Amino acid sequence: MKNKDSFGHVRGTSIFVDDVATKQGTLHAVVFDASVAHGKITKVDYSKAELLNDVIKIITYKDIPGINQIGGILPDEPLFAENEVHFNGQPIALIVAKTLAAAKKAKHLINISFKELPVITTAKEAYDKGHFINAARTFNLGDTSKNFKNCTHVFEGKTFSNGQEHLYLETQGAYAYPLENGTIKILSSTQGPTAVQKIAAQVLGVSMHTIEVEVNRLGGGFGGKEDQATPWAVMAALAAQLLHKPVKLILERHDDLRMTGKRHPYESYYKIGLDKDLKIKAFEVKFLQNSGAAADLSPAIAERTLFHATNSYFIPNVKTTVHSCKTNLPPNTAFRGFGGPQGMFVIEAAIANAANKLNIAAHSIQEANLLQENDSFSYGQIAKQVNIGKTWKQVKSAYNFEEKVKEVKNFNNENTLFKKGISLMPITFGISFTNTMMNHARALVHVYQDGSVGVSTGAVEMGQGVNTKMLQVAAMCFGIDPSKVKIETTNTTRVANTSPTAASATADLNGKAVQMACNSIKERLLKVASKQLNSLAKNLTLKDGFVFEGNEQSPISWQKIVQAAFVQRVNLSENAHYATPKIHFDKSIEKGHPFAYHVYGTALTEVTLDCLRGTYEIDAVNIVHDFGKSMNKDIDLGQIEGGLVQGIGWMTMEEISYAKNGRLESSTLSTYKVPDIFSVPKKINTIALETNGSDLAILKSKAVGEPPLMYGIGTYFALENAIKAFNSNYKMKFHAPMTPEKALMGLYS
Ligand code: MTE
Ligand code: LUZ
Ligand code: MOS
Repeated sequence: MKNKDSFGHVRGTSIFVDDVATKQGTLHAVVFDASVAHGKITKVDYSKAELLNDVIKIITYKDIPGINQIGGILPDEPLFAENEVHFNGQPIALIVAKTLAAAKKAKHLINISFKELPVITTAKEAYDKGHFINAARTFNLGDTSKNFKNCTHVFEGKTFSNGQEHLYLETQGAYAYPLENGTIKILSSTQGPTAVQKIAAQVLGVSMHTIEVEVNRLGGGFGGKEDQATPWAVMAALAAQLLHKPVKLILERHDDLRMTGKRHPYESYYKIGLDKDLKIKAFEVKFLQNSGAAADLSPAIAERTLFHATNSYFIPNVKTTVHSCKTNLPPNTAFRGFGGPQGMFVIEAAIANAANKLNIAAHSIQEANLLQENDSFSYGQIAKQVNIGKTWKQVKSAYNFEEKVKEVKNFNNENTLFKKGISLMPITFGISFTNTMMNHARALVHVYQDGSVGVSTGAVEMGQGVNTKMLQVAAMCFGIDPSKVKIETTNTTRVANTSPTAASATADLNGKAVQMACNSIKERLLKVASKQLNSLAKNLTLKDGFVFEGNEQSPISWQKIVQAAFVQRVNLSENAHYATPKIHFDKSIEKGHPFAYHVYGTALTEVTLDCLRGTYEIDAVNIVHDFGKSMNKDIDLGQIEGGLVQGIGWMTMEEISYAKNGRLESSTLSTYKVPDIFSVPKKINTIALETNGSDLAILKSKAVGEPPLMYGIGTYFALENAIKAFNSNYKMKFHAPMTPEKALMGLYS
């Protein structure tokens, strides 16, 4: 089944927040933000701006009836700055006007001055000065210090991976309007409708039932709208509450780039010890996470870095520590992989460094240490249904790895101006919110009298195809044509207290709830059918739009059984709740079983480097991926390709740059380059590993949203290898992204 949204997207009929027909009297809002990264506000004068024609009101922290606080994990972030600003782009006020043009014009009439304070932009500076978001976390397995002594080889090093802009096609935005009796309805482009509802209630000083949040779909989120869609929605709601008018706030791209947080840059220090058989015996890392000016989701992201610090390898002695460092950047936030990619980059760098020093190929170290059944992760979970070795082996056989190695060697011997590099990149990614309490979801299913079906869940469609998957679950459960099922908008009055659409777990959590709700209704319908057919309900099923008795189609159609049930006053609606079983984690000892299951895969990447220019092409990325039993190959392949290219962008060309004074320099699409059709791999091949899937995955179809991003890390190491082939003196720097400039410097360093 094709993604339900593809028709609307291609024809331009899909509705995003900015496409919603506005109500009469709608006001437009623009955010007034800090022009310095750290400073005291010494004077601010709105009077000229307020006097401008069509300007209705300029809203500041003083107008907030509730509390000026939007922090999700820690209460450390105001909606509007009060006396001090902590990052360039921090919201200070909201200008509300009759027209967007007036609001924009007014922004330039605000007179503000700051007493500037010292600005910190890097994690290391913050670390050295002791500026942290919260206490450091450490995961421990075995005893590293004892075991380093017994290692034949020990290597130390430093790595850096930069941030990444989400660049969702639809910028942040919301449309809020008052209903009766103080109720406010917010249409928001958010991955977390409940987060918006909760924080809006807190800021507006009302109960959650006063706020209704509705999400139709997102033009991409990628983690950037898990938490950071909230302030804009709350601002619009606040203005609607204060002015009793509909208010629309859509960020322009430039403002979105400047004001919102991104993937966290990480500076990391590692030590790796191997025995003579290349077994990794001990591994230590100190991760410095550049969290930005407030916590946002940083603590949770830091935690996932620790969960994935050993990637796909079994290491018996591990000590990993992460420090969330407070800097004067916009609070960095969730981004596909959620700290996992940053962790995996470090172990891969450590392995590449060791291989280099030992003058062997990195893949021989990788292969010698792949995770096996019943191995323990550093956080205590025992690895089960481990498929990493299978994907690794299959990549090597299906894509002729040994021959490729020879080809590359020959090519590099014969060519001086071009060099090729290859790499293998295994990935192991845990599925579940690492915070156990977030792993639950609900679904509300209505079967209408005519046999059509409406499904509401907490899942937000953001391009990943979750609505199509929900629809498939309901259609399969009822044995009816998918055209009979409609997936409703995500709305907090229909499905409440939702976790955000995140952690790749949305289809599992919400799909299981849909399945449970549909099964309950199905049971009732079959009971009605059993009376009509004079047969036991347990012998009946729903299939192909009919009631079946064993393998035999009965004369009772889906429509007929629904109508009969309705006439007999049987409940045709159901609300179901699903909570992932078996998972737990004890933070006091940093041990537990946090993940429902793991997703595995391996990518083989080949690149060609132009040694005069430092430019490169990615010849192919060949993947074997563990989908379990994919319930939708088209969608899942799309996730592999999109995730991979996004990961390659992070590792190669996307270079976030902040000036020393905290101003974003890569603040336009001419100074921040994302992959285009010319820079994607010439070939992307994906083979699905034959496997049984996991019972905790919806219909045994494993989560697929985030894991493929990490295949992109392979491109970084393939490029390092190509540089090394040209310049044998080259010292690998493990400083991502590997932009053409950096490649060129490496070629001639
Ligand atoms: N795919 C598209 N097209 N757009 C997106 O915004 N977000 C990614 C991934 N794939 C995203 C996407 C991220 S960060 C996550 S967590 C998952 O989708 C979330 O959806 P899922 O839980 O349904 O996989
Ligand atoms: N969000 C979150 C996530 O709150 N917890 C997680 O574990 C997570 N993992 C991946 C992406 N988003
Ligand atoms: Mo994805 S980073 O969990 O939104």
